[in-house]
Amino acid sequence: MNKPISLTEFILDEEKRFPKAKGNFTLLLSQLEYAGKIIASHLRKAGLVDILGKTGEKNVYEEEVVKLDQLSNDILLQTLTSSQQVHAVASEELEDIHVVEKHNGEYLVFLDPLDGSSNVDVNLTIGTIFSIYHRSDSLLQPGNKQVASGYILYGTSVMFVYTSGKGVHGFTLDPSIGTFLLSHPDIRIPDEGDIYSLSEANSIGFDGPMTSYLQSMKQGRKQLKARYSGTMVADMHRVLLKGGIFLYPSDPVHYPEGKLRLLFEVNPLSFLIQHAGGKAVCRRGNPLEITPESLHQRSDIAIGSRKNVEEYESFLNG
Ligand code: AHM
Ligand code: MG
Repeated sequence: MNKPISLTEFILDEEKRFPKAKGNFTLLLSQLEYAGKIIASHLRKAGLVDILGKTGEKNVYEEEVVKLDQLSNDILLQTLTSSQQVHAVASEELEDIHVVEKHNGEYLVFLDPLDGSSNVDVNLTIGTIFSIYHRSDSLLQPGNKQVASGYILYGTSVMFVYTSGKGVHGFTLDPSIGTFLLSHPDIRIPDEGDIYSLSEANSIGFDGPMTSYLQSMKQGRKQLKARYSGTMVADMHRVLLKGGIFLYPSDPVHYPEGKLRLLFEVNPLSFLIQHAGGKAVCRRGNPLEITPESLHQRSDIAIGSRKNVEEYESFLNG
């Protein structure tokens, strides 16, 4: 039997590509891994202890905060701010970027601590999304400056999926030894797939091209299957492995700018899908080229297999 490769071994090995690396990136990813394991252990007991339900507060988007949003945010923030690697941390749950004064860390980390948290109470898959940049003069940088991005998925099993610009790799937590082991090396998204994932409940607000595109997925040359869970990262994980397209379009009735957050959801997953051979577009073009104007900026998004996304673009461009 071949000895399984742990996430730590894998990252250390990857770091050898950079002769000047001092191990800081490995430590940072290890801290995200550690926080993910703690969050996972709380989630596993969610129905048994008093951590389900809402806190009674609202976040910066006027969305109700669920208790596990708060807990995940606190665990990640405590872990990362106590690390020597982080200059600043921003979270979907916090109004402002938290600059870590006491350390001179070299990385900026953007977090959606618990994506899909409305699914917590019904025991469906949720995830933590992360995005890492080098420290620079500006805290808000375009997504193509990301050093790494990825997610921890709390599903049937717990997975850690990331890219640092050289392939996308997936690790599954072996609960018996508490270690993430390489289970999905070098993930490549199929060039085309038969799944579309979007909230059709918003279709009343879709414009002409979007309405025609939606119709084409039902009546076009190939009928697609609809799959939508309400957790972007889980829906995207399915698209990554099976192929297809995930969309959250802008529409004047519900979300004129789109719903999803550029820095916390759109850019990390766009960067990752691009490194798996897929594509991401928004109405402004490539979301990774947008210079963010504000921390909680929203964007529309279409992301997934190259051919599916190009078909969507052909409708948008008439
Ligand atoms: P959040 O739980 O981080 O606030 O996530 C936002 C979620 C995405 O994960 C998901 O794709 C989308 O918002 C669901 O929106 P809707 O309820 O409009 O379908
Ligand atoms: Mg989210």
